[in-house]
Amino acid sequence: MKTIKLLVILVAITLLGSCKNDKKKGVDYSKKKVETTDNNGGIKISDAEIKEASQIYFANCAGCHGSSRKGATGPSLLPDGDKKFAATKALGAEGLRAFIENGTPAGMPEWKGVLTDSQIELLTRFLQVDPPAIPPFGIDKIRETWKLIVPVADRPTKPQHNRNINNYFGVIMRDAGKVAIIDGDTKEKLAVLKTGFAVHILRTSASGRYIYSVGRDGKITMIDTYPKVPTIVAEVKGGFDSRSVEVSKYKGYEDKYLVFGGYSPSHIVIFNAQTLEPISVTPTAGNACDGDKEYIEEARVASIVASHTHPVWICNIKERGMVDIVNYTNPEKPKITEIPTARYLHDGGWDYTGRYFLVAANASNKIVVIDVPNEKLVKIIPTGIKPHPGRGANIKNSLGHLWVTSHLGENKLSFIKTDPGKGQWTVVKEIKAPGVGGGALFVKTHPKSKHLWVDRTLNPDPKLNSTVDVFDVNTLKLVKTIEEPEGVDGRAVHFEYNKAGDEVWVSYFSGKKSAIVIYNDKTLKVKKIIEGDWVQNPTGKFNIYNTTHDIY
Ligand code: DHE
Repeated sequence: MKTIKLLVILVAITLLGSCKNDKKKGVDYSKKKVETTDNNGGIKISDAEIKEASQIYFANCAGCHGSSRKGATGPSLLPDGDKKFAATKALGAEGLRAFIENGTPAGMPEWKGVLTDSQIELLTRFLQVDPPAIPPFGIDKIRETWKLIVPVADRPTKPQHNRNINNYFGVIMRDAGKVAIIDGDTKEKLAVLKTGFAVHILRTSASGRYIYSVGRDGKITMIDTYPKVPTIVAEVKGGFDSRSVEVSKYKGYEDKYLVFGGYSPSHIVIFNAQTLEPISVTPTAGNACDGDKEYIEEARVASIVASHTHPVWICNIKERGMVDIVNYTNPEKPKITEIPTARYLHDGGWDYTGRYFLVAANASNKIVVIDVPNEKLVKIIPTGIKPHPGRGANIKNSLGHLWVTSHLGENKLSFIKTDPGKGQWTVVKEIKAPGVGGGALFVKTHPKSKHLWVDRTLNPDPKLNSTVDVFDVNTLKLVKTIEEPEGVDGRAVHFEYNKAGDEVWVSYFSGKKSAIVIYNDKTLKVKKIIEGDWVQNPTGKFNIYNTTHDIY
């Protein structure tokens, strides 16, 4: 029996694989007969189990496969499949288990050892039944979650210490659902604060005083750095699932408003940035960018940036491929200019002038360029398989000013020329990092640095995913591949410079020994290793000065 099942799994996986290959040939899967190999007739799953499985799915899978499992960076996971991807019922429990436990070379991490065996078993049943409907979560529900812990009038009017707040770092301890605040000058841990499940990113206020965190559970936490011990002053939930927030940075509106991007529900919420009181909710559902008038309900808000020169946020609507320019001068009813670009917008950042915004449409293998002041699409640039830049990196050399992206799906760094003249908005250089395969998530540099740092976080080879590559920004040659330091064991992920631009902080996570390692950016030697039982799966690190001023 076992061998037959295994055979079935292999067939299903090849089918999925061949689906993907066929996909390249444009085969229409709606005509493809997929034998149902449902290996246990009807699927038995209770309501309580559906609720539990939804939690696991939201926290770990929704980001790539969509809140209602219609797919995004990763394939759809629907019982009867859809025109692009095979049916989960056809894969059956064992086929699904194989994917969940082992991941895929296309960038899905393995979950064996991360999820328990019973959680994986539950998921294999949950994925074979229709996804539960996502309950509404409008402004009244959001208001119910709002907690103003320290009213503005009760907060200190100046710092209660003489530390250098501008060189504070917020560091995400993802699985612990906490954020650590570290003094970047002295490297002291000042606080480790509970901020919500699977915290994802931090952003800072225009004043540099407050740090805002957003978790995958949709919770926003506001941290005040003026007290001796950084303190949570407000919190609120903007939805069930989120990846990004940003404050208003334009002159006269500094720190008046905060925007929340909803993965689920798909909506934009504007808050009072001083108290986190909700002001308005704007759904983001709508037609797709590529004109076939497909109406997309689940239109998740991916990356968000704030303009320093105009009263707008740039909100990227993933599945629709729409870049929404949100004008916050009337926060109750924000004016939104929708710019059709390419589907599956993900992460991105500013060019060196702060006028152009470049964002990865990662499942479309493209980088989209937006002229923010004129609210228009400049160009869509094919770069490689699944570009994943984070906020990207701006370097200058003999080729001009270049914005860099790494790629999840292949070993490639693409350098896009951003200054006017021949070659503007084209890839003028491509280089590879050592070793085989992609898996890079982030790049980073600093205006005062001669180095470009690149990780390989999701590369399946532990030798590669635990190293970082450092390139010379002038020659674009590899300067050094840095192995993880002795006594540290994890995947290297995400970089952040200190304010002076002479230190690089790197997280090593999801291994046996998490740590934050601080490198001297000139010598590339280890300056300090921050470790301890409070360093639990560190991921993103955000220096207050660099985050406030969009320095990367
Ligand atoms: Fe992230 C940025 C979405 C997985 C760590 N991540 C982003 C942004 C988005 C996003 C839309 C851009 C925010 C912005 O700039 O406004 N991330 C997603 C996902 O949907 C995805 C693929 C799967 C998921 O379920 O969440 C995902 N992200 C991860 C991880 O696995 C990482 C490595 C660790 C973790 O948190 O689980 C991770 N993402 C980060 C970090 C940033 C980020 C550190 C901020 C980068 C920056 O420097 O701005």
